[in-house]
Amino acid sequence: QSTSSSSRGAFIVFEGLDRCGKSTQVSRLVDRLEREGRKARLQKFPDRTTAIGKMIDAYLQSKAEMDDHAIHLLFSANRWECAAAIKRDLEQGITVIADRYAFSGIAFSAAKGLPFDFCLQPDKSLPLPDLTLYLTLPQEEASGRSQFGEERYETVSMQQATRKQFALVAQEVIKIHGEDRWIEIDARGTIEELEDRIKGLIGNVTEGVNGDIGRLWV
Ligand code: 2DT
Ligand code: MG
Repeated sequence: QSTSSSSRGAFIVFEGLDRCGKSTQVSRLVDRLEREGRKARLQKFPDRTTAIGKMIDAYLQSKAEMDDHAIHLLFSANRWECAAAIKRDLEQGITVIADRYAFSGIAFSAAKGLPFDFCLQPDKSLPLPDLTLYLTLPQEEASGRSQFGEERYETVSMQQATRKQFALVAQEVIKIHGEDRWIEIDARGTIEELEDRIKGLIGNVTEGVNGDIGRLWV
């Protein structure tokens, strides 16, 4: 039993391109932790339920147009409006599993041509994930999965540009926060195979973490 009264919940982020299996794995992990008697909750980004989230949703469904900088800042604002609840839950011993976070924010906006440093700034000092799992899948496999192409950004050229930016994001995380916080995972295979792979790599971080919640890019 490694959970002590002084430990807090872990903040775990799943990242990756569209249709790589993130959402399936995030919900399976939350289900498993709950079955094991741990407190866990899922946090989806963008959170499309808030007022800001509804603007983001309209943009992603191409029902609204928006300047690239403006939508970038809205994605970040959507994280800031959830930040206090994430911190509160972590402090209460709840494991928070996020389906995307600031790393998607940078990778997608930089892929559209915004300067990398501009993309990074608005998320500075958000809660720092204890662990980010970056799922990778060859583009042919992702493009062949159902629903690929439904939303803005779901084109092969955009996904390929975003993949390059994710590699730069990974370098930045490792440079600023150390290599232990970023794990790249091959997302090929069945749902169960990937789930087992994730379980093996994630280790005991879901049992709780000691120390303060860090600040992103600080
Ligand atoms: P989902 O398909 O996972 O709902 O994501 N995105 C996401 C950004 O451009 N910036 C961000 O900050 C975030 C969190 C990635 C919807 C799309 O929104 C993109 C895919
Ligand atoms: Mg999508």
